Amino acid sequence: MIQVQSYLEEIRQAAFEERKLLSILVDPDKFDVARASEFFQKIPKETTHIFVGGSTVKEGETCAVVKALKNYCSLPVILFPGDFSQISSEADALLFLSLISGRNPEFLIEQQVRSVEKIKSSDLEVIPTGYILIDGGRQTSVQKVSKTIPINQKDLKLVVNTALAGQYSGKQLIYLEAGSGAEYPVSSEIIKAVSSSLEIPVIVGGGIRTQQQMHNAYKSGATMVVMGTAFEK
Ligand code: 1GP
Repeated sequence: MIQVQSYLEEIRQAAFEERKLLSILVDPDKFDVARASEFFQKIPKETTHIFVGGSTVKEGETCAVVKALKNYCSLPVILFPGDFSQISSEADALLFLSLISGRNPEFLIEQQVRSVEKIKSSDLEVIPTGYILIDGGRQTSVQKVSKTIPINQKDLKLVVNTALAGQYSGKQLIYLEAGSGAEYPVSSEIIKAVSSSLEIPVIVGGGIRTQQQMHNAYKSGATMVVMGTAFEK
């Protein structure tokens, strides 16, 4: 039997072994494909994954960026799409996101249904992911574009119950998101409470700029940290 590589399985394995993963997020709107090789010289050597996506990306841009990235690295390139138009068959896998902190059907099911034809005609591994937007001190693009209200960091119980509802409904990963460029990241308290309540791996992103913030997230139970803005320049 042929061994099929599963990116989800790799993340699960890392969670099981308490290995920490680092993903650098590339926003196709802000990425210069001509400088892809320079980009790879600047990102940390600990980087294990590249995520590609943004809240608003021009049609066709994602595909060109994924191709350029794959030319320069052997890291898994995983789509983290703001909408179905960002699904590119050039990538390795797709975080099939549902914005479960929100109550906007557009990001709970509409975009997902619209993406099916593209997914069917690709070899992308589809990873069901519960995406939870948490207040990071400023209004971020995710909030604006999704027209949903982030959960207050003080509402620990609501965050945990939302994550558990995601797990019970079959999500394989939970992504705690403070939003790109957030003033402050998701608190250690939230990460601890969520990761200790779940049986699936937790990804944390938004507003993480320093080693200290990254280590706090890992120490609190995140399997993967995502950083974007810190490497955009
Ligand atoms: C990934 O949106 C984040 O979850 C990225 O956030 O740009 O603040 O690193 P930053």
